[in-house]
Amino acid sequence: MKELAELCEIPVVTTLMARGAFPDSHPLCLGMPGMHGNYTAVTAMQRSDLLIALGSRFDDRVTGKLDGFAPDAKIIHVDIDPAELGKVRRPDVPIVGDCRLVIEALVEVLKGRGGLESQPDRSEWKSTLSGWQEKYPLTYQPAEDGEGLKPQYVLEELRDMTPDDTIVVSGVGQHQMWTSQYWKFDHPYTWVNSGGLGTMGFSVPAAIGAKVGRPEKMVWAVDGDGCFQMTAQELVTAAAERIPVKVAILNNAYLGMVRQWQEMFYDERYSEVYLSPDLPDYVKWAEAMGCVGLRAESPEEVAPIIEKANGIDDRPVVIDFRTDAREKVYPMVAAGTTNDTIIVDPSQGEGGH
Ligand SMILES: Cc1ncc(C[n+]2csc(CCOP(=O)(O)OP(=O)(O)O)c2C)c(N)n1
Ligand SMILES: [Mg+2]
Repeated sequence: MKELAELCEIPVVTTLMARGAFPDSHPLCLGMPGMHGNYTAVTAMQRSDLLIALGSRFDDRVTGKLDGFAPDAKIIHVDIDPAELGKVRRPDVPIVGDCRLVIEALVEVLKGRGGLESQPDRSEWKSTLSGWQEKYPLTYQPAEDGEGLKPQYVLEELRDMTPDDTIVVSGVGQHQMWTSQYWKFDHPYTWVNSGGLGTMGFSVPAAIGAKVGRPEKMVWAVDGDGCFQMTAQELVTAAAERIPVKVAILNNAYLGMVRQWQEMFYDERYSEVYLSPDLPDYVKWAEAMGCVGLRAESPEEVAPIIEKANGIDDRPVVIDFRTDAREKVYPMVAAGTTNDTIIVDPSQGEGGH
């Protein structure tokens, strides 16, 4: 895929399910598109004249309102399952096959036609993209005194303090979106998340499975407080079997993703979303399950506590990060709207673009 992208200088987006399939550090990588994708990835797809979809399924969380999705784009859709082709968007060129083999064949053909030399000049498109990247990077406001931790800050620290090939697993909710946004994935199969069914409670058991499968790798689960409460008991198994997974709970005391929708689209009529920062006591609960339990409440505590957790290798570790409940995931394409109306972080301007 890297060869194909480089051969024609094609910018690449990786969907939530495909994070890591193409390195985030590559200059052609634009990151994640979709409801909580970054501005450039979303808008590049939206304004594109050709989309080459490799094994992706035009999920509604990526397309937004379907009849307004990428209106000028021709579609080459490659999938091993013929039922996927035309299921959502009619492809101009449907190709049934194993992506790896199809990509290899495409590379062969393009090389035969002279590769990059034979491609039209894309410098204008490239400068449009870098202009968007500069204007609308992922951003958040750092915490002021006493505000609690910003979840994005916790993730940046965790990302920077763990090995490059760490396997990251997440639950479902705001923490999942922030993890996908803020992590830098440079290796395939290092991101494990429930992006199909979106099952809360996924991360703890999935992290245990990942660690058993790849014992030589560091495995971090980034979990929500709500999600953690669903399957945390599996850590008893991890402790008993000495499977040293690490869990970072972004404890915002809420079912944060639902709270965000109630705040933005239901006039702040909060219903059934408040949990509690202290109940259960995650440190005591972790200890009762045979894990090490740690807690961080202020930015200064974050790095030392991650360092401590990284050093524990004989049992699971759980960190209770007390995060700011008011934080929302941006950008956002509201359900039922088109990708043209992406809502960026309030610091980057009012309303949609
Ligand atoms: C089993 C299950 N129940 C309900 C939902 C709907 N849902 C999606 S995200 C979410 C809230 C998750 O809360 P939390 O784990 O605290 O994560 P946060 O959004 O606060 O980061 C809910 C209820 C779901 N995806 N799965
Ligand atoms: Mg939560």
